[in-house]
Amino acid sequence: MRPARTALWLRLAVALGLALVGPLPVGWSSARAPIYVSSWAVRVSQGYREAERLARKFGFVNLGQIFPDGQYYHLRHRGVVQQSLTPHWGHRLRLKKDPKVQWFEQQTLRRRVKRSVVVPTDPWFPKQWYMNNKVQPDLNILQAWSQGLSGQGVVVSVLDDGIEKDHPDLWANYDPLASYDFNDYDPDPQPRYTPSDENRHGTRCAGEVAAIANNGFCGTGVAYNARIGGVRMLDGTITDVIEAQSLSLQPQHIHIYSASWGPEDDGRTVDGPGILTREAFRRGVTKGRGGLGTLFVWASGNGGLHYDNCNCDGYTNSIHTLSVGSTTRHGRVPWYSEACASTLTTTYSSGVAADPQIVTTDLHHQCTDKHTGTSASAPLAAGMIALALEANPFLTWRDMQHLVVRASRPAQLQAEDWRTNGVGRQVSHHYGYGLLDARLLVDLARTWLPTQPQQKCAIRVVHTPTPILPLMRVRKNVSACAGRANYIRSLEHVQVQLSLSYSRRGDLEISLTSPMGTRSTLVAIRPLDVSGQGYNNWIFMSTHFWDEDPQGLWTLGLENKGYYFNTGTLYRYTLLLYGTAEDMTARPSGPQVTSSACVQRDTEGLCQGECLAGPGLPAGRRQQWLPHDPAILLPACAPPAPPALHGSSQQRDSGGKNPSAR
Ligand SMILES: *[C@@H]1O[C@H](CO)[C@@H](O)[C@H](O)[C@H]1NC(C)=O
Ligand SMILES: [Ca+2]
Ligand SMILES: [Ca+2]
Ligand SMILES: [Ca+2]
Repeated sequence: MRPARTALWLRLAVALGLALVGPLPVGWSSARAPIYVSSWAVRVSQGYREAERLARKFGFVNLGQIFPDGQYYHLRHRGVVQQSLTPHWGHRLRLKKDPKVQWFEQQTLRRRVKRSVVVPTDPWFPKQWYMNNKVQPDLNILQAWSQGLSGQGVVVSVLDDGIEKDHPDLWANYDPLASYDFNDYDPDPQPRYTPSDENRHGTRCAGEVAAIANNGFCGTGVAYNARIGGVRMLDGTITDVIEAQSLSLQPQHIHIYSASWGPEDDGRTVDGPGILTREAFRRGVTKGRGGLGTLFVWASGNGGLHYDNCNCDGYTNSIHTLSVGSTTRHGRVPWYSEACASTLTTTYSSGVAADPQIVTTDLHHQCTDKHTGTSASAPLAAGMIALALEANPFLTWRDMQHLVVRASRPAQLQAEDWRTNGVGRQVSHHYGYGLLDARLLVDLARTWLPTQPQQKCAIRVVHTPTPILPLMRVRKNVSACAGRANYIRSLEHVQVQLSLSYSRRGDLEISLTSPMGTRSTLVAIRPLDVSGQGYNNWIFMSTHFWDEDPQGLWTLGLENKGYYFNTGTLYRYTLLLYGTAEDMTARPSGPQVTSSACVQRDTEGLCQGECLAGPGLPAGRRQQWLPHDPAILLPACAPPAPPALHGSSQQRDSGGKNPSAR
């Protein structure tokens, strides 16, 4: 039994190693440690027969002679991790001990930059300022394309007012399986044409994601080889059923849903998904995309003029959606933008009349350079996420949020509220973690090690009615479920569930400060929200504490910022922490390669197989679950046996320690 099992998990490890590491990005610049691959050059005195003997003896595949004179041979070992930061000490020792081997060298990756940048020839591409390198920094999409990424194999669906599927810049990428019409209940999502062209929105959003490149027409989409579908659902009566059906259309086929809608942005609404739609999100992230989780990309809202706050919108506010904000060409907060704590990242969009807008496909087989608002930002992010999924299809929905946090930069974005959080990242309520960078996103995606399954730790803080004072702080010392299976060391999302009454809801500013001192505004004042309804079990969400250690004192702040005589009662306050027991700050910060660790040795102490040891995985937690089936665990890697090698000076076996840079 044992050899079979070993062989099985070896294959799993190799497969997983390949999947996790993938090809390294072309031009991935680094003057750091060499990266060892699974092939060797060997010089033997007696030519082909010796090379064959060596291959048989040590389990190499002989790939043949390197020069015609038959002295140098190219050998590959299938059991060796494809890319490693450490040489394979076992094979090194074996080859060294063999008297017929005159010289050998394990091959390392040579980084050679392809000196071409892929620039699409589409006539409107020069107008696509947010991705053609005219603006510094732009979304860095050319650099991702230059690595050969274009969204191939990724399916995106735009949930909107339909899609002009026969548009000359969309038809070749159009995917009927990713499309449906829930307004008329038929499979054809073609928009309804009206004199004012009110149903052009979905077609415009679709072109941003996947307009065809190099076809001499219009511009190009961010993921121009992705398949694109459209769900027509905004052009008619909208119910919980229709939203839920739209968000759960073909969850094993569609990878990314892009949505640019939500409750009214009037600055006085507090509303979110109904029971069925919440269930659709929950099913999407747990069962969609083969269990890796559907990616729901969401526009943060256009209620800026009405001082709306996207945390009063239960769609952007959901932990299951990846919420995207906007900035202008000059890095300013656009007039329509809504600030809130649940926004994760930002892409470019329109601003004032003088600012350039977004170029995309339009109704009637046209092009437009006038696409605007926060709903232009979400599809750009969806396209960039499609590039990241092409680079690494095994990312879970939470992995993607981790990557987006890390691939967003404050850049030149202007805001009065940039703050450094407890793990040293800059974060703002206008922009989340800043401008999303496609090159950084795909580089990080390639080598990202899966996060452990999500833990949830709920802390009931207030459950008896308490009068709300004009300025009130509710403090709670939290252990983050220490000593239990759901202990959280590194945070992801944080939610605050509140039930309270207030004489004028919009006057109450609510904030949350973490033990590491990060203060996040859960809702700012909304002057138009004069409701006396308060919040009824409303869930606020913040992304600002990402990767922080939640142990210690959390402070909920309630402050009357309006009418002097406001009063209210706090009935219930529950703090909900999400994250994992892994210390995410111990992971190296840049793109990584995996290393191999020896887990089984023969009688001579030579390595017989390796398992994946991920950078940043704490010692003793080296096993990785296979994303497609969390039930299949790679066997835990045993601590390496003391090597029984002769001598001691050059010994540094490849087991145990994580050799990557810190
Ligand atoms: C929180 O509780 C822990 C454990 O009881 C204690 O060690 C720590 O000092 C407390 N922190 C504060 C700020 O009260
Ligand atoms: Ca139809
Ligand atoms: Ca085109
Ligand atoms: Ca809103």
